[in-house]
Amino acid sequence: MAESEKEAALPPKEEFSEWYNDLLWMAEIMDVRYPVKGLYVWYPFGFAIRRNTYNIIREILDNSGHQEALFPLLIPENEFMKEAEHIKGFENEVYWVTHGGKDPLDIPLALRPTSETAIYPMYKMWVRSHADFPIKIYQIVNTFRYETKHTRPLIRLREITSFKEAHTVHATWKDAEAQVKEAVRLYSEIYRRLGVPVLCSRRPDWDKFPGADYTDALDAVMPDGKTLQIGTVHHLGDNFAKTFDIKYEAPDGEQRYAHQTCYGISERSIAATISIHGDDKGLVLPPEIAPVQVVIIPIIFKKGAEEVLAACTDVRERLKKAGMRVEIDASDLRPGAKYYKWEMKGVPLRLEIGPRDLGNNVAVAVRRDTGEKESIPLPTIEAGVSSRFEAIHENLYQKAKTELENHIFDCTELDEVKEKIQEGVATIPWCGKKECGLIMEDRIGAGILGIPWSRKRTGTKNALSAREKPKPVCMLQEHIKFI
Ligand code: A5A
Repeated sequence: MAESEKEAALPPKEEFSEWYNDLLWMAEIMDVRYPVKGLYVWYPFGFAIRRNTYNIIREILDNSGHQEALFPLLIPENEFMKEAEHIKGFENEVYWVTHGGKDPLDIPLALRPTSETAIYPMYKMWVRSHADFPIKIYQIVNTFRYETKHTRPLIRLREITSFKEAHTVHATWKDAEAQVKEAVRLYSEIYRRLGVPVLCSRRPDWDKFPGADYTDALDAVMPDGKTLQIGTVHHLGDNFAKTFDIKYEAPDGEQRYAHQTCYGISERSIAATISIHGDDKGLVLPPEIAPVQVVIIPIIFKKGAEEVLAACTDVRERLKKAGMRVEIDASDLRPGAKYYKWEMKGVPLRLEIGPRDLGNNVAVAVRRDTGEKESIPLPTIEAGVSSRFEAIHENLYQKAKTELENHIFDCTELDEVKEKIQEGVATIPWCGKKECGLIMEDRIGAGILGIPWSRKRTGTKNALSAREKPKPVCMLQEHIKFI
């Protein structure tokens, strides 16, 4: 792509859908021209964001007792068809491999839409005794879902390229319940590292994962006010254990069915991160996932060019030594074009070094998130950059949190809900009964997102007397979702 072509303006973020699509190619994250619907190509730059993001996910899982493994992509039909609810939920979304070369296969093979039915036949053989629990295994793989709704890069894919799924096994229902809570906590921590605030809620019963006792979910609120489900945690009870005959020997010598959970995150995590933080100029990346964290721009005049370039190289080497990802842009582009290019790529910090700065022994730092300019003394450049990284991350999170709160409306009347869901998410008290929930969905023309985990409603909470219990509430969102 020619640089001049790339300098074509990004649509303003207010036109979110256009902005999102253009940003993906202008910042070189995904190429959407692959000739199969719902399948997209990661550019190297996008893939580097993916790698950094999944490093965080791996780190948090590995540090909380999970182990990474890898199961096959193909699932035999007879295993896939074992769990009735699960089949019902996925049968319209499965791709089937029916032939090997020209020969029809004896047993058709499903491309995993998720891996319960690949993993649990193995768990039947692996699980032996209560002493083995908890088993906490995850894999990061591609999964295939024949999505019929509008497909969108990173958001609704037919090949989910970065599906992180964890599958845990426990003795009791209560142990599995505790794991669900832990998983929501871990996912919130992952999103905190990405600077993305989340809404945690219990999905209504009619919207839970096929085969689960219940589903808890994390949602982000996108710039257009629509929610995006960016992680789910399922309590599977002993439903799959009964189907796949996963039993353990209890301390009293009895054989009992195990209890299980599973939880998943996909590249929607990246969609949310770039959508929430980005601006009219392009990506704004949290430093931890930015492929280039610092770009150094030498400000060169005829006189003193060599000194400036030598100083830039020195700064780059020192920052690299401190573990940072740094580039010098000594290309012939005019400064404006350089700024444009690196701003589009979301580089958190730009350092400009010219003869005058060298004279003052400083670099001029420009923050991508605020555009603020400050001088950082060269002798302590590592600490100066590192503290800016922390400030940038915190600012991104706080800004996103305010934005999230601005999109949540606590309501008491259905009419009010109807109005407010045009702009975001509405909460309203709900008795929790299915028939009332469905009536409410019908009257409002919106879907119930879930019962929030812990969010306190404004207004009503102060009106409650000390002895009164807060009423359960649900969150609603527009039916016609962006996702
Ligand atoms: N086995 C469990 C973990 C499972 O499959 N759960 S799930 O169906 O809810 O998917 C986990 C997460 O993957 C979802 O919360 C959503 O964030 C993401 N996801 C689901 N379908 C997707 C799709 N077609 N494209 C991108 N991400 C998707």
